[in-house]
Amino acid sequence: AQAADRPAIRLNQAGYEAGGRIGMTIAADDAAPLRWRVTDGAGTVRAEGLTRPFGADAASGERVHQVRIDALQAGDYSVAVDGRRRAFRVAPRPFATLKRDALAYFYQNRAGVPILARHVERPDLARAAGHPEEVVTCFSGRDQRGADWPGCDYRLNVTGGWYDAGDHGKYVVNGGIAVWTLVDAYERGRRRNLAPFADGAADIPEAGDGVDDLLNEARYELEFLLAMQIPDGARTAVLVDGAPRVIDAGGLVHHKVADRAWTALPMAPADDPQPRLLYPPSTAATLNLAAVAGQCARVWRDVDPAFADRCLAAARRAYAAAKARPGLLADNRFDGSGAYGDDQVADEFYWAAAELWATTGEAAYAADARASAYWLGAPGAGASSTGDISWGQVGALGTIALASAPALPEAERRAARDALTAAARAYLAEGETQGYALPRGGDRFEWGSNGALMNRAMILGLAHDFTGEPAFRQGVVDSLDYLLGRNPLDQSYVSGWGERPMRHPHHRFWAAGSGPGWPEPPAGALSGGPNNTAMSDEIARPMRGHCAPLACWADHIDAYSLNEVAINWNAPLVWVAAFVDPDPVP
Ligand code: 9MR
Repeated sequence: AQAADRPAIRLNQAGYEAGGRIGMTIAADDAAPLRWRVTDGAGTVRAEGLTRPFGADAASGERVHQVRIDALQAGDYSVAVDGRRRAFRVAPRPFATLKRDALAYFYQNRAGVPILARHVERPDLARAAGHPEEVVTCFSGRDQRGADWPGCDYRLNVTGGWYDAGDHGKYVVNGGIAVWTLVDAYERGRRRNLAPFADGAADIPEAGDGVDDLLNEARYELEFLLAMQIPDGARTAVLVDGAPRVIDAGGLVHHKVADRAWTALPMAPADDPQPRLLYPPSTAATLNLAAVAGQCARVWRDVDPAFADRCLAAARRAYAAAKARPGLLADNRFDGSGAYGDDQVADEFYWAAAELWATTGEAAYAADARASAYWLGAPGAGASSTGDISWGQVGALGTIALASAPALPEAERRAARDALTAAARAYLAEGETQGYALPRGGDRFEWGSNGALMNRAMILGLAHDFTGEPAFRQGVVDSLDYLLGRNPLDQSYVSGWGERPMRHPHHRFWAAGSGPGWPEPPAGALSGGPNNTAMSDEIARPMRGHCAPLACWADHIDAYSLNEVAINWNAPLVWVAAFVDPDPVP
């Protein structure tokens, strides 16, 4: 898909908020402003004005103009500019059901249980349980770099949790950030007396149990993460100076459970022919558990105290184990699953210390957080403590925990809020440099750029909470506009949303077009998005050097570096969708 064959008026295909500011982008070479005109269904002109010529836009490779309409009442409209015309919708709550659809992603990627027809939007989305009894032992044999692993003499029951993405791996590092994001959406809602997922709001088996559905969905993964922790007294091999060595591993957390070799596509989870194995523990995975179990201990305290106690014990044990083994770094050496390798875990230490401090108020965790290079008071910390969030960069998550923790001195909470607000302000400034108004400057977009954008939108949402400044909320809406069609490919990157939704994600079950019976994705799944930095699949490779940065994308099942879906990208979509419309789905 190249930009040239797309209509030149790019807008949010799912609709704009009544009374809100409306932003569109027009691809046009003209240097002078163009007249635009909005008419309603009866042909009456409801608004008109002149475009703002933006000029050359590096990220899209186009020359563009921007249209800004200050407010319209709910209704169906069309906009005409430069001899072209396009319909659009204005509604009181255009995003009302986005949060529900985005959260449904998680139920439908649960491992260990059947996905029931009564909880999904179409019968073809139901499927048999994948890996229903996942009682597994450690990888043994030679890895891809020639190291020989001895295996271990225990098994862990790690049934459940969510599949990570298009593959059937379950990775603690990515599970951690995804759980954190959902639970943070809950905690943020509670601070503001909002409950976007009050019991029964989501279509999940737990609905009706009296517990918020966001917590139920997150707990499904948390139970899995807890199960990945190695029992006291157990021994397993880790990499020491490039060679496997058996150590006392109690308290550490396995990095992942995954297939021995990559499986074919499509592949229903229930039909996976590969052996499932535990891969060596890592410091990063251990700290991910410490952080989210620490968060769990705080959030579940008044929901399920016994679970909160269990989380706290696991978090303390994980934190201590990570401190004792700070150098267990996952790298890329096994077939059959992604690496999630990370050679810098100071941010994970800061995040875990911050969560445990926020939860317990204890001096030892405070001291560790304060001693971190990510601590806001540390020389040069600023950027990293509030910088872009990803599975491997979690410094800002620690700062978010500190920003609202009642256990902390107000001056420190304020410093955290101010630093996050400053980051958000910089994102808005970057948005000014983009013809398509996304709050992300430059022309380099990484694997999962849409997820990264949603993480920025979350920071913008928090800045709005802290300051009440409307510009921050507008930045969140601009981000959603971009995802839902205001982009050079005229593409909605969310399945089931907009006129031209993503339909062919890299996913082993949502594999429509691969043969009879494979379903299209349910509504609400977010494509990884444009990627012009690591175009590694067979669809992306030939596009290298031939696509403008924001056009390096294809709606193709094999395009895993462009069009995969993943828990860590859908989670901030849930957060953001609940932010823009926190009220119950009508
Ligand atoms: O999201 C990950 C991205 O940051 C990495 O560049 C990429 C390559 O290592 O891997 C991505 O994560 C994938 C994981 O390794 C396996 N499951 C699917 C994930 C999404 O593509």
